[in-house]
Amino acid sequence: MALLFLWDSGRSGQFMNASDIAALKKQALGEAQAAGTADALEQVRIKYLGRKGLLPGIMTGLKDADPAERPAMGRLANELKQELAARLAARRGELQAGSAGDGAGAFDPTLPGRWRGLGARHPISRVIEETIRIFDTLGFSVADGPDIETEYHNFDALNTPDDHPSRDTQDTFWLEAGRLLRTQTSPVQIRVMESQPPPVRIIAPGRCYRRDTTDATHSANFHQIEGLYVDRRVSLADLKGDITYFAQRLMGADVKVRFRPHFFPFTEPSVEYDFSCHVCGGKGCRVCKQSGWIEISGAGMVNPKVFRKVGYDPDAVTGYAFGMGVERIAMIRYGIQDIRLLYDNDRRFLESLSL
Ligand code: 2NL
Repeated sequence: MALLFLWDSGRSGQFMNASDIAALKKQALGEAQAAGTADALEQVRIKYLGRKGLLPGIMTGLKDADPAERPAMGRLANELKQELAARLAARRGELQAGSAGDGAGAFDPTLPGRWRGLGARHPISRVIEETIRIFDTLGFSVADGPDIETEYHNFDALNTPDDHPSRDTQDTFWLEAGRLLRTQTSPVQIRVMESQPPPVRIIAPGRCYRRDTTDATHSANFHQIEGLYVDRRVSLADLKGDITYFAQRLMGADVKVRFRPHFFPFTEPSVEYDFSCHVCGGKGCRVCKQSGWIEISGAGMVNPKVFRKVGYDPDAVTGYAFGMGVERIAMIRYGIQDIRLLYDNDRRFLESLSL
């Protein structure tokens, strides 16, 4: 069979020999080098190397060539194939490099995509979301409020004395016109009580601000979750039961909770509460400093003076309130040694934390 039909117009009607293949190679390499776009380059590839291209045709036609010339022609055809493939690849690289950044030509839709990973939920978000879910089962809803607060909502309404050290400019970020960055999320609960009659059952997660110098366990910007339950005959027993239920849902069914007497101006009586150490089970280890207990935060029965400030009748209702630091719980839960890791947003760190 003749190769005529494969040849460029003008050459048709002739049989092919070794010098024809050499000429064809020169032409193919020239066309590859001249291609100005990825599309044009692909057309050259299809023309010569494609399934119905010139080269496969030559290969098929070899069997009809002069037996004396056949080996040399086969070698030349193979050279053509290899050199053209190499030139196409090189030219593709040049075109990509040359047009990188300027749009169209740089984009090769045939390349596989670059996997960027799914990322990971931040441990602070995880603790907040899980706490919301646990208290939801106890009938609590979520309340929100402004980060920029009045001195009244952040301090006065909470029965914090005028000369209390937490009001000091050393401890609070004061803004213009007597405003401040809230130092706890309690003002959210004050606002809720001001705006609706009892009963109230809410938790308030959110950002808080204190003039702390950053170290492994302090950050000027941190997160807190406070809870408030107001109704007829709410007691300290309700507080103890609900905090214990929360601790066991969050940290494990065998966690114990210990309550110690304390003082806060906004609650009376007040307690601090500890969880038994989830690492050693209470036996004593490095994490709990051999005590078997890990200090979590404070709570108590809402001070009647706070109820009067928001217009609730302390003879008709009682309530409990608690607060906790989200960073502290996340660090305990995930074994994080330095609070600053929570703010670096290094994905290697975030993805290393298991459930
Ligand atoms: C802590 C833990 C606490 C409250 C927050 C609160 C809120 C209202 C009324 C009464 Cl509206 N109390 N919140 C109570 C006890 C502890 O946070 O260690 N704070 C210094």
